[in-house]
Amino acid sequence: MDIQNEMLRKLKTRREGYSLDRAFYIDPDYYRQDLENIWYKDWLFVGHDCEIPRPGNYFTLQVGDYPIVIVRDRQGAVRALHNSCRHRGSRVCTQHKGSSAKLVCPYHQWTYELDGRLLFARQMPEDFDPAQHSLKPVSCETVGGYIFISLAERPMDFQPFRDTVAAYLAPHRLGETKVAYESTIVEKGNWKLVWENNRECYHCAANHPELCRTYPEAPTVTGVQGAMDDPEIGAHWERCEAAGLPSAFKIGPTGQFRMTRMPLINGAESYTMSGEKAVRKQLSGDISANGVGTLLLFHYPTTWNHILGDHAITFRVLPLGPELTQVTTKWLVSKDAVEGVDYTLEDLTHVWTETNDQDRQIVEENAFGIRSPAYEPGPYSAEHEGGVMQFVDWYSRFMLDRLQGSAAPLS
Ligand code: 3BY
Ligand code: FES
Ligand code: FE
Repeated sequence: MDIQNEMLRKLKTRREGYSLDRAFYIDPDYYRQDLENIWYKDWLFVGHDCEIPRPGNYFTLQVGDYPIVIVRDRQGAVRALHNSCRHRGSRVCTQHKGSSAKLVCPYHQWTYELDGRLLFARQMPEDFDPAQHSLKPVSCETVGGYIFISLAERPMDFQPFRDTVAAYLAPHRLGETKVAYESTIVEKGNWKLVWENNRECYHCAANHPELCRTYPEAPTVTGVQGAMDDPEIGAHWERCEAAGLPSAFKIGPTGQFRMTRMPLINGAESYTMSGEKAVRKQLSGDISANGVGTLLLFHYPTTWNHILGDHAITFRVLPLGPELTQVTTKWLVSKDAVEGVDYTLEDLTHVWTETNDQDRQIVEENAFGIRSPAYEPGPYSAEHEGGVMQFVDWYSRFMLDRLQGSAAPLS
């Protein structure tokens, strides 16, 4: 309770336009509050439909203390289940991903149907009721090839996001893709530092030589202001929308998500060193237009995305500790694209592999400096870091709302 009050006080008195107080980035108790109030309550992007195309395909992940399994059931529906056996709690699925006709606990072989129902439990007493011992369900939604879960007992409304994002994603048919490559890196910094870094391109010119060949550093591209008034961006939206691609800037009612389609530098097609396409088969069969740029989508606190004409790069953020964050990147290509024929992994992944590593170093240096007792919140650049301010505002408002609902009143 003390921590909640302290956090509330700091959020209420924080200086807007400045980075957060040190405790938000390093304190284990503050981190626990982030978990309880955001990560265990809000919708989280976990992976893609295309990763589990057939019944029995599954993948696992860890959200804070919760091990989760995402599985395609016999009817073809995507389900999320708590990966904790109803016998004595062992993890049931131990692999990162796999395929299985039933979910069998490795400890004493209790056997579950793909929808979580308990089918067999050896030598249990007559009065044992399997129906009372299903794997616990987790709320799960899919939209445009993206799977989201919520650990909340009463999840927040997913509809505003679905209603807005569905049309933007539909032409890209991400349900008909495959993961050509996947990387997971661990960054030694708080999850909010990963986001703050992502929400601006003030750092790009000095740090991302590969990305800057094709991605514009203009704040109107990465940030949340000014895109409407930029004639080049306006012309891009018009051209893309005429080709059937929703493109104009949209932001959710609480600022949790936004999408917009942005032109790349000099009509570049993709994030390659040459700016040419990395994949010969277009991602979206019905998009004939070239130069469609990148559809940018973020959804706090788990994902930012770049969807190009020829491939998509999706990012998933998961907190591992107060100062440790996992970032998983997936490169999606048309499921018919053949490696070595239509694309090479080197061309496809080079720019973002480098960019991710550069951002990891930035976040880790940022975390080092913030650990110093000499650190104090510093001013964001209004011109270049409007997106960072927007993220910090979203975080602060979200935490204020939650803490005000659950904390003891301030004295
Ligand atoms: O991935 C991104 O969207 C951001 C934008 C600018 C820098 N960073 C790589
Ligand atoms: Fe799963 Fe015993 S803990 S079968
Ligand atoms: Fe960066």
